[in-house]
Parts: sequence; structure tokens; C-alpha cells
Amino acid sequence: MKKPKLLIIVLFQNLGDERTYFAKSPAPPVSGALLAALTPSIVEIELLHEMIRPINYETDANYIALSFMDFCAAHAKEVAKRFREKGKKVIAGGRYASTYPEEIEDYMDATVVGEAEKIWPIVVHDLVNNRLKKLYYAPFAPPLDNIPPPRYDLIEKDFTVPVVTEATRGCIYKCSYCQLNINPAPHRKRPIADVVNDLSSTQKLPLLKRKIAMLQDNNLGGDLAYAKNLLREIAKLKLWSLGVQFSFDCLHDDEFIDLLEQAHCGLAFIGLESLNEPSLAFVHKKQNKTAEYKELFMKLKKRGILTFTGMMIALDEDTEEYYDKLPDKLEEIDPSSILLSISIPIPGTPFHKLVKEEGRITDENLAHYEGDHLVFQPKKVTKEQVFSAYKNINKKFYSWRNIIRRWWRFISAAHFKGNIFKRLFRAVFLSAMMIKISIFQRHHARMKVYEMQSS
Ligand code: B12
Ligand code: SF4
Repeated sequence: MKKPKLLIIVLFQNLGDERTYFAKSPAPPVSGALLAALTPSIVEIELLHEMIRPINYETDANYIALSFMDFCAAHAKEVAKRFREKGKKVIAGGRYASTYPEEIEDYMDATVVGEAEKIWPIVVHDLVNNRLKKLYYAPFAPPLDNIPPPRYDLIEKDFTVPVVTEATRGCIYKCSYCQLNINPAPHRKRPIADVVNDLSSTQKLPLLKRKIAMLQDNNLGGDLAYAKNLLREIAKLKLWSLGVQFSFDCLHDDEFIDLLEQAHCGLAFIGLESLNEPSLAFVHKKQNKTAEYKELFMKLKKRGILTFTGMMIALDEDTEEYYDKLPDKLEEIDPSSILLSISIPIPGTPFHKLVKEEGRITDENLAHYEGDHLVFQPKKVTKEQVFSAYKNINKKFYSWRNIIRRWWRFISAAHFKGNIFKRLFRAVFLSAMMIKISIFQRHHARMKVYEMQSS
């Protein structure tokens, strides 16, 4: 007998059908492929990432699972409505569903609160056996052992880096804008063998895709001893490039950086967020010290590791003078690329509580809480100053002249190891990666940010 079909959709669009934007991101989030791996074999599975392709409402799937962040909540309700009108059963889960189940449960056949690992197989059995409940609660912060490798084979071919996984969950810090501080779970680690198994369970992929991987932890450096042991094991896999995310303070540990190099880390995503000390203090980002940015980033560049930097503007202590100096300061610190976003008070965070209490929320539409809109009034800058800074910084940082200059600074600083062929290969490979990320970010800034100003 033919199995019923489950379509897992990781939502991305937030501005309605007429304003769709396909991010064409190099890597997907882990959630969809992991949910697929946790799904019992009583159903057939299809996985769809809305950041790269549109939803097909004429699908032959019987069941729909939706994974989404806060800014896609309204879109999730619309999508669920359309599918339910066609007689499909729709289940929601993920960070927003877990924080505010009461906001969406009426629009879904079932809503899952919490991490999928333990509860999802039960939900799927209930679904297929027609005994679905309205609400499911997963155990809070369970141990992370025995999580299966994500189903990389189901990820769309458009993604350059399908091999994504996470080694840890949670974070040891308490930045006031961070989603993790809504119902904080302890910082947890997966068994190292499980993570290595994920990175090796890639046989069905073409060689290029097997050789590049990304750990999408919130902060891989939450336990540096663990991170170092993990990197020692990953080094044995001889990847061409590994992407990681960790907090800035980890760069004080030279052994950690050496091990990143040995594990062939090609890209480190680090949230610098601001080059303005009062703004960092305002969001309780105590682990970042602006005076150290340049020197510690140089440590990575020397080891041939590209730096990808999260930057936020519209923080309460930002001033116009700071915005004027920001493009030059960025050139000085010299990150390989930046992800510039407008700060968002995510509902439930201490940052949201503060601006709400002070009556400074100007836009309650959650669809605008994605880092491209300004949804509150910052203390010391106007909306015009924020958007003008946003445009100016992106324009300067991603001008072709500056991209090429940055590339040259990186190549000149990097000491690649190994014989001449290995060094040449690494230099060419990382150059291509740097240019690709720059083009992607440049495109994103133009499509999303410049357009937003007129909306
Ligand atoms: C990859 C990533 C992205 C990617 C792709 C996002 C996407 N979903 O399409 C990109 C780079 C585009 C991105 C962007 C942003 N991101 Co982001 N991102 C991540 C990251 C690093 C990994 C996501 C992931 O795969 N996690 C691992 C999976 C397994 O965890 P999970 O999604 O929570 O899934 C578990 C449960 O929630 C649940 N679950 C999830 N879905 C479902 C579905 C069902 C049916 C069920 C039953 C269960 C279930 O089970 C899973 C396993 O336990 C996380 C940090 C992190 N490590 O989570 C931040 C994170 C999700 N991002 C965050 C934020 C704030 C943003 C931005 C708004 C930042 C900004 N200002 O620019 C933007 C917004 C979007 C935009 N317009 O681009 C926040 C939270 C957002 C929120 N609650 O809405 C996080 C948590 C970072 C943080 N510490 O604050 N992001
Ligand atoms: S360091 Fe990053 S993940 Fe940790 S609390 Fe701060 S923003 Fe969140």
C-alpha cells in the first residue's frame, strides 16, 4: 500500500505573495532536514525550503509540517489556512510555536511546543492513525544524545552547503535581544561521535557538497574544552571547509583558533553587533570588547579563516556620529563580510520588555521583525538616520572596490599550510567562498534593505 506523504516546509516569506523574496542562501537551517530524519518511516517525506523555492499548494502530500521563526507567524497562519481548505492536516512547530502556542493553535490541526526529537515520532504516529491532539509538549531541554543525522539527501540541490548540523544548543550569555533568553534552556552538548557521524553521513551527496559543512550552533564556544575535542575529531574528516559560529571572547584562546585551522575551518561567524561600547553595554553583550576586534580578527585571517560578522544598528546608544564613522571603522577591523541588520525587539526578550514599557514600539506587525524593518523608536537616532546608515554602510562595504581590497588583504595575511598544491587550492577555494558570500550579502542588502526604505 502507498504510504501517505508528509511535506515539511521551512517558511521564509513574510511580506505576502506579491513581495516574495528568495534569499538563495548558501546553506539551509538544520530544522527541516532534522525533522525529516526524526520522522518514522510510516510516511513518505518531501522537504521544502521557502527561502529558495515557492510552496506548491497543489502538492499530493496528505500532511504538512511547518517550521518557522517569529517573523513568519502570520504567513504560517495563511499557509495553514490554504492547505486546510484543501483537506490537508497541518502541524506547526519551531521557536515561535514553542513560545506562543496560544497565538497559532486555532489555525493548525496540531501545535508542537519544544524540541522535536522525543515528541515528533509520537505526533506522526497519531497523525497517521487519526488521533491527532491539538497540543503536544516536548520535554524541556532534554539531553542531546542519539539525535540522527539530518536528511541531507532531501535538501534542495540549490543549496551549496547542505551539510549543516549543530553540536550544542543554548548559550552561556544573556544578551538582552537574544531569542534564547526567553525561556532559557541550559547550554547542552551532543556526544562528539554523533556530530562526527552527522558530518560523515553524506554518501548520497556529490563530492563538493560532502566536503563543506557548517555547524549552526548559537555558540560553539560555550564550552571550549568540548569544542576543542570536537575540532580534533573533525580535523580527521579532512573537510575542505567548515563553517562555525561562536562568541567573540573565544578568540582569546589560541589553542581553540589553532584547532579551528586544523579542522579546516574556512568561515567563522561571530556576532560583533556593534563597534560602539555603550551600545554593547546596553544589550548586555559584555563578552565583546571593541578595542580587541581588529587584533583578534587578525588571528583568524592569519590562519586563513574568513570572518563573517553579525552587525546591528538602531541600538539605543547609537548616535549619528557613530554611523558616520562606522564604514571606516569596519574597514579597519576588516571582517571578510558583514550581515548588517536593524535591531529587533523580539517579543518575550528583555529588550522587547524595555521598549514596550517605554511606549517606543512603532510597528506591531510581527512580519516586520526580521531585521530589515525598524519597528521601534531608538533613543538617539531617527528612522531616517537608521536607514541612511544602513544604506550607506552596505553600499560602501559591498562596493566592488572594497570587496576586492578586502579579498587582497585576506590573501596577503593568510599563511596557508601544506605543499604548494594544498596552499594554492585553499587560497582559490576561500577566495571563491569570500566572493560568493559578498555577492550574496550585497544582493540581500539591495533587495531587502534598499527597497524597505520606500515601504
Ligand atoms: C540558520 C539560521 C538562520 C538562517 C536561516 C533561517 C531560516 N529558518 O530560514 C538565516 C541566516 C537566514 C537567519 C536569519 C535570521 N535569524 Co536566524 N538563525 C539560524 C540558526 C543559526 C540556526 C537555525 C537552526 O537550524 N537551528 C537548529 C534547529 C534544529 O533548531 P530549531 O530551529 O529551534 O528547531 C528545533 C525546535 O525548534 C523544533 N522545531 C523546529 N521546527 C519545527 C517544526 C515542527 C513541525 C516541529 C514539531 C518541531 C520543530 O525542533 C527542532 C529540533 O529540536 C539559529 C540559531 C540556532 N542554533 O538555532 C538562528 C536563529 C533561529 N535566528 C534568529 C534570528 C533572530 C534571525 C534574524 C531575525 C536575525 C536578523 N536580525 O537578521 C534573521 C531573520 C530572517 C531573515 N529575514 O533573514 C534567532 C531566533 C529567531 C526567532 N525566534 O524568530 C535564532 C535562534 C538566533 C538567536 N540566538 O537569536 N537565521
Ligand atoms: S552570545 Fe549570541 S547566542 Fe549567546 S546570548 Fe548572546 S546573542 Fe544569544
